Amino acid sequence: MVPEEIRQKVEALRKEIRHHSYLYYVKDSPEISDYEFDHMYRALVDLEKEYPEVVTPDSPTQRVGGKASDDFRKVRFRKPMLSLANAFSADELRDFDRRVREGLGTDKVEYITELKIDGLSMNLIYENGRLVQGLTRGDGRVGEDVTANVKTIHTIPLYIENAPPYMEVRGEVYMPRKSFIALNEERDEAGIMPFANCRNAAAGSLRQLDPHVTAARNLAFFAYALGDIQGLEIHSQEELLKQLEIFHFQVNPNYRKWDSIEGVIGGVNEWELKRHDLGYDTDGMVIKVNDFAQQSSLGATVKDPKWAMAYKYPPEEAETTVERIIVTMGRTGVLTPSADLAPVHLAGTTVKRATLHNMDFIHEKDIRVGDHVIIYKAGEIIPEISKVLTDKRTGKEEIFEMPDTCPICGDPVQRIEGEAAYRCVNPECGGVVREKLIHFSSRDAMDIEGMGPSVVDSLLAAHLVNDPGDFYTLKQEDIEGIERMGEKSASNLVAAIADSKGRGLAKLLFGLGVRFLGAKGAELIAHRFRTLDRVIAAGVDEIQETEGIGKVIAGSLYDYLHDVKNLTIINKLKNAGVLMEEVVQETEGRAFEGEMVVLTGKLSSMGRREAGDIIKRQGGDVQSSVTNKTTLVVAGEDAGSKLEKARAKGITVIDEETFLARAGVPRQ
Ligand code: 1X8
Repeated sequence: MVPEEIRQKVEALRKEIRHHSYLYYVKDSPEISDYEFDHMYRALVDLEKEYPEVVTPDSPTQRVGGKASDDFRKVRFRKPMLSLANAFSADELRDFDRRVREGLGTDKVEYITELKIDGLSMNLIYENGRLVQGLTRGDGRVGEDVTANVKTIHTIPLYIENAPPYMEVRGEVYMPRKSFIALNEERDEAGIMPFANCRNAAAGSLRQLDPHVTAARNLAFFAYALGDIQGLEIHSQEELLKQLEIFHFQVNPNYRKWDSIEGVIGGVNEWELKRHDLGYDTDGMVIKVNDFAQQSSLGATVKDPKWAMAYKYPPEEAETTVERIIVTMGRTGVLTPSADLAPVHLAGTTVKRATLHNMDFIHEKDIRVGDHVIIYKAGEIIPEISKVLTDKRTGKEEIFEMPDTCPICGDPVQRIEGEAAYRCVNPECGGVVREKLIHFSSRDAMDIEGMGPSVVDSLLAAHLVNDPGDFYTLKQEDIEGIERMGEKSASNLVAAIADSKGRGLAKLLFGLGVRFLGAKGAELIAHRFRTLDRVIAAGVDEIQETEGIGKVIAGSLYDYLHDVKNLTIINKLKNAGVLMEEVVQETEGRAFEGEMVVLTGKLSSMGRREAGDIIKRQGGDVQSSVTNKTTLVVAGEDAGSKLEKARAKGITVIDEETFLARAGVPRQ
């Protein structure tokens, strides 16, 4: 039997976690630090571990790890998920408006316009406020059960307070552009086919057999419609959107109400250009009759509702020609082909180059030098070739082949089994060395201001650096006088290098350029292990237990940290004073800096694990038993042999009050 007190504590924690999770993910305005949140979350994990009977599928701890389905079971919808009729011009919208007014026999019609999100439609079923099933649209009549995967999406509530007994919420699962671009960069490095756009990336991420993979993909959800519902009456689209917000769904804020179709057309035109500045892809606008009674009276054809329309924006594309295919090197030695294009204007910039990713991509699209091609911008940023205009071929086009030898060091190029990527595996290849140094200094890594590709090239040419560890022993007189380096810029560079020492473990891990480990993955690892020594000491299984870290990343990181050459670089960095720990937020003190602490006895204000976390966050380390290294013992009630041992060794002992005061934690 679980004591009532525990049940209440679990419920209170869940409520609190739901609240802060909503503020963070949906409102984008957190009120507490990540550390405080982690704390709360871990307290719940601990309680659920101790009392497994209290675990429910809607607990915030159950977002990942639900059973991975081996097939996506087919489920019939109670109400079909209809598609929308398309409009491509203002006149088609005016025709729609005419049909609506004729159908209703009145000119009194209000319309709501909403952005059309380029993702995947989803039907979420809530029973008594609990998310029980997530279904993709499928063919509109029968969807696919992807519940375990949708649960990993933080903007989808697992539990809704004051919800009706049965409710289906519909909306769009999408991948933000930033996540899409980062994901494709990782895929290029790993030699996996990149996704063509945000929608394909979202679809691919939802159709994963392992929910851990979906969890690492940063998907999000905008709610905009209802399926079947019992026990709640809603009268208009406007009211629905407001109610969905009350239920803590993310509702796209760019909706608007109009009382004429000319207003709608104005709104549609306004977003044609503005939509490019959003953080996610939209391919049009949805126009709906606001009043639900009017919607019902208009009804639907077999395919689409008669009360709504999708206005589609023309895709941003341009035609150009491939002038040359060149090969560049990435930080792990991957050789990436790119197309040099005849310069062409596209969505606000002049495009001269498009990535071709890898040889599989080139073969699949059959891209040849001299081809006429159509290009677009994936995620609004990355120029990509969508297709070759084969009709325009003259026969003079040339098929591209990957060189057999590295264009930089001349060593043979290898294609790794099962991967699309070719790479130069010579660890001393000047190209790999250069890319690693550039990557280490880059913004998302150690952010060494002024250390761009050209400065790295100068340092390499002067034989001053070979690996990132060498940056930190550079002196001003070493770099003064090398190409483009005067006294002032040399002194600035040395200061920028010194300034980068304190970036912390996440940035450092990312900067080291471990294969498959992206910036996000590095953060997850740093967050969990806190110090590099602990990551090095961890087994591969332990690394893999980190949420969001799969087998491939864990294996790659483990191998990296057990390679003598890499450890030599790490030691160089350590000796130079580079911070090897997760950066502690400024709001937290360093009250236990350098302390080796043993917790013994019962604390009245918190569990021992919680106390341990506070110590670790403030620079200390926690041991399970008293040794010669122990510097401090925190003794709670009924402390036994550990306390005696500490006293015998003359180690400082403090009580709970003193501990809380030193940690700066107010007593409840
Ligand atoms: C599809 C979409 C709709 C909305 C936004 N994005 C979409 N992709 C919306 O109503 N806000 S409605 C819809 C559909 O009914 N097929």
